[in-house]
Amino acid sequence: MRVDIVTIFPAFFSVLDVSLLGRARQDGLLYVQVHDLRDWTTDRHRTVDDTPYGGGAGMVMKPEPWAQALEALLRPDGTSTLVVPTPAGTRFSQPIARGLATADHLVFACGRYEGIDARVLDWAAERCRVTELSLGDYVLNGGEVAAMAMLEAVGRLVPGVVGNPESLVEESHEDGLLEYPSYTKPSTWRGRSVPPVLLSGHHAAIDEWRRAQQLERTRRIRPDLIELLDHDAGAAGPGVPRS
Ligand code: 6GU
Repeated sequence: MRVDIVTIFPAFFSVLDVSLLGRARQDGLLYVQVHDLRDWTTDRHRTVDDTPYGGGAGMVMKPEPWAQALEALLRPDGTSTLVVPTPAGTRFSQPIARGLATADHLVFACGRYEGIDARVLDWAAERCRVTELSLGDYVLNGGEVAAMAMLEAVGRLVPGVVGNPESLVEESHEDGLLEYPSYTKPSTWRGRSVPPVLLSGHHAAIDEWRRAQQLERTRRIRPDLIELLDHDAGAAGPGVPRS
């Protein structure tokens, strides 16, 4: 997968060189390039923002540097996907990450200030798939940290990036539930014992216990997810897992 990131703060993305995604880049599974939006300005001050029409606080990102950047980066055949992190977007989720992981080319447009001139996205939508995504109901100063989170969620789903594909299956949100609790040695630690069933070697009983833990934890911490699950079961028939 190829990923281009456009930002006025390229330094935000220096952490891409470390950890899982860093190795994926070295291994040639992910080709990530970070671009400075100011490289597509033409004035002496490399201006990227201006005051909003209609008034109000804050600044708006000017359209032309974005158009220049996107004309340089989007594939002319329309196969790129433009991801615009914004608190006004659709809520990002594991199913959305799975969808993006099948894309061949992602371009992240990281806005700052009060966002990008709205015409840019209409213009871009005539050239590629455009998706505005939010991490959740809170406000960040810009799209950079959100883009990093989305890229990590998407990148680890690209085949080969996570060494053991099994570890992708049994984790929170993959089946619509929160993950079961995990334990390692020693079996008793500071007076606390590991649940005995995990030491039993009885794999069916362990699976059953883990499933019950998932359901209990999800009901307690994220009852909204149980409602989604019930909805899906109604649509797909009983016992059909979310995929
Ligand atoms: Cl994607 N961007 C910004 N600026 N704030 C956010 C967000 C995104 N998601 C939640 N808050």
